[in-house]
Amino acid sequence: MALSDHVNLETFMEGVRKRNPGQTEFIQAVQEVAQDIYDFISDKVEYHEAQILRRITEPDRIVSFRVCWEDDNHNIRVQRGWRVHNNNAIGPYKGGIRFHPSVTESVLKFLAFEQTFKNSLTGLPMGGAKGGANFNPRGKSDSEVMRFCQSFMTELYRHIGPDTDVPAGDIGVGGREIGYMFGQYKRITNRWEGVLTGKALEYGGSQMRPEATGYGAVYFLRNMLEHRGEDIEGKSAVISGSGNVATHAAEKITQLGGKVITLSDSDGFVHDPDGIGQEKIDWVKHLKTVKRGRISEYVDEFKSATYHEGKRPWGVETDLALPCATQNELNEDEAKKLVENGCAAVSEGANMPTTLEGVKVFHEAKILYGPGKAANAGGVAVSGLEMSQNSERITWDEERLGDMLTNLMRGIHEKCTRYGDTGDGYVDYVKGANIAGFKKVADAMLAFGVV
Ligand code: NDP
Ligand code: 2IT
Repeated sequence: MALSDHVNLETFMEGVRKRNPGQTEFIQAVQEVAQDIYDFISDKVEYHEAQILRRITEPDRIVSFRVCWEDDNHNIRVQRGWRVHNNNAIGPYKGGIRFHPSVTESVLKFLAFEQTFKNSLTGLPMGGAKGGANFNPRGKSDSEVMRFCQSFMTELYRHIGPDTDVPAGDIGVGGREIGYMFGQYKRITNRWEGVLTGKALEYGGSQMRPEATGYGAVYFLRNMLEHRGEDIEGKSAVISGSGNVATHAAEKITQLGGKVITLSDSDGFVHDPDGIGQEKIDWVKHLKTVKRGRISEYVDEFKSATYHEGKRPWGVETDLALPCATQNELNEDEAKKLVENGCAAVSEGANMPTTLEGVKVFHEAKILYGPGKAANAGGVAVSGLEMSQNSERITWDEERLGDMLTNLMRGIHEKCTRYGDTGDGYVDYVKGANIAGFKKVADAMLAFGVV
């Protein structure tokens, strides 16, 4: 087949839109990848003939199921759960579980798609998946969360396994939820095996896993800055979110001599010009994981700060920005504001936090921009190392895992620069990540023939 017989990008995207009606997040994620891949494969006929891009954008399977549970007032509640198996060409399916009222099939499909490229970039043998439910953990008691997690796992356990699919945490799923789900899996199957990552240290968890995503996003930021002969020391940083990724990103920025000035949640953000140092970060971690409170409470405790209800932090003047909350939380206008205010680098702890239009602004301004699939890959990378430790029935120490994380992030940065160099010294990290992530998966798929 001649190259001219293959559909062009616009026709390809038209097909994606037609096959996935209303799935805006999924279409957005595909659009961002397809642009770069089309350029890369323009002279590589084998990828066209094997329809690799078409196949990668069609999940291997999606399981959707009912999750019934009883609340503390004995009302029966019904949620919808999913697991999206996007691609297992290079390893068992791997990716987090999200519990949030905004979870839809489209959101999980976009996350599983992104995860496929991210996991490939780590260099570890992991395929791409994502799961979750439209369950809102906010305001729920521990027993309610436990009953929900048990009910969720009572269906999910059929679709996962240490060599099949290994879920982990994401928004709304942290140590507590992983504990409840692991306990239920073990109870149903009578098997102790590394079926989930993000476990506590007492039952097979890995050192550095809680820190890995946030620390990794800061290492990626440091790698980007170093590539330009700069560093983090003395720079201000605006961070969104106040969960696992945001608090650990804040911690690492602080350790490297930067000054974090904002954190947020879905209700608003706090601005602390004095800096959110380690003591304050510890207070926020306790607020979020033990008290399960709101970030607005920060200003009652720390008088130097102001709270901005219903607002996002991107208007605050800063050198560095780290979106660490959720998808599409940074739009075109906010990107312009950051650039206008002199922001030099953006590193994404969250998945697809910047809209396509926002990304364009960063690229046009030629500021450093590390997309989530590269910058936040440290979390899943250490999950991969947790899997290795579980298989070997061994535990590695913190120092070794810390070094491995630093090296993994450096390796991802190198891959991005290899494929993302635009020729004039500027690195398009989106392009670099997309191509490097795609190539490994695509070559594996070619080897399998038509499956
Ligand atoms: P957490 O549940 O620990 O924290 C999520 C944070 O984001 C909270 O502050 C939450 O605020 C805020 N948030 C959630 N939804 C929204 C929303 N719709 N609008 C505004 N703020 C929101 O999750 P994580 O820290 O684990 O995850 C944060 C991001 O990082 C996600 O995009 C996730 O996919 C990504 N990620 C996580 C990894 C991990 O290892 N945990 C790995 C790689 C990426 P509120 O309390 O109000 O909901
Ligand atoms: O988005 C992600 O990479 C995660 N939520 C972590 C996935 C994992 O399997 O550790």
